[in-house]
Amino acid sequence: MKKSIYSCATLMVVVVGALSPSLKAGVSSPVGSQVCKDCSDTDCSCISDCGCAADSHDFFPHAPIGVMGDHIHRKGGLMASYRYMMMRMQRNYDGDSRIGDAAALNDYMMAPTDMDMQMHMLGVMYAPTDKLTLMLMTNYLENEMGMINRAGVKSSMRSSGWGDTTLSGYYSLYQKAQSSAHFGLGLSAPTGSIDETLAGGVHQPYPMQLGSGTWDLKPSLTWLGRSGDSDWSYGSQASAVIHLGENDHGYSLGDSASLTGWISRRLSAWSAVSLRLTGTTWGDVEGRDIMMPTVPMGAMMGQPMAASADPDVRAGSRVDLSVGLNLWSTENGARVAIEAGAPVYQNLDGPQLGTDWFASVGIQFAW
Ligand SMILES: [Cu+2]
Repeated sequence: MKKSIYSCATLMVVVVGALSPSLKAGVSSPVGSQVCKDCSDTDCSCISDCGCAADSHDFFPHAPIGVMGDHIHRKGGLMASYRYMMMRMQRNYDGDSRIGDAAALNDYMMAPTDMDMQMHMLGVMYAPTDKLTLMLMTNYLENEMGMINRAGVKSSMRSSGWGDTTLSGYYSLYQKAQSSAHFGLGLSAPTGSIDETLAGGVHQPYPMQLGSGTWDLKPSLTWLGRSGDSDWSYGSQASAVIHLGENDHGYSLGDSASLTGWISRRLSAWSAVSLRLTGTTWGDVEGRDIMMPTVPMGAMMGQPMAASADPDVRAGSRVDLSVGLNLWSTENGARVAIEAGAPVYQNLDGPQLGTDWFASVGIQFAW
């Protein structure tokens, strides 16, 4: 599975690379040009929308708030951000079709029925040079999962706490008047717990754990473009999460790769709407946490109690469609944004809970 994810990630990088020149065609502005219609009118006081130096952002409109590491800053730029993300999961899938609780209980004593994941993300960005922007990001997680057993009895479990912490560097590959690209590499430290337990001391299933337990690499490649008048902007980002080695409980979460692309239309000097399509694929858990609940007796003895605790049915792929709204201050570097979406396609190693919808709200301040 790891191999196929690597090749998938490579493919995505190639696709983005191939896409960029064709979308860039027609750009005739001189390299490094910072000419900006609105700025010339307002003596360069407009912010990141057109990229004047005031907030030390580069000269591209914002990506939807769900895109991480979408921009870099000019030398000395500083930014603080808070994001709240919510994901609602409901109903089990096997392949690309929904299955009922009875089918989800075929091979297991218990089945998840729904899950809510909430994430509070705190981030700080700083640019030591025009070429390099650093970002430190941490998050606080709240998870809740509903279960049903073969007798039809429902129960639920919760976990909450700080997740993993990521330090990333974003390096500018090129920056032109109407397009730019940067490469990112993040290193995620295993600060999140993998010891969330149920009554009785057994571990909660994989999706309820707060961290990966491993050091993770998070490479990304982002390309941004905009029309000459800045009314339209677009971009794409290929990214991956690669889990290094195996954690203290003898497993490694499945690697993932994602490709996203968006278009955004400016409504006014301080607002824009966006539409985004994202494809993500992820692998099974490798290894196994022996503290996860297993069937204690009978024909299924030793088997995972529920699919969510079974390392072999965790992989899947999903295509999401999302809409967003960006609002920013033309006076300073403040921005408020929201984005919400739902899968248009999901194909999961099942039984596995499918995603119903997700939303992000964020606020950013840049100096
Ligand atoms: Cu920033």
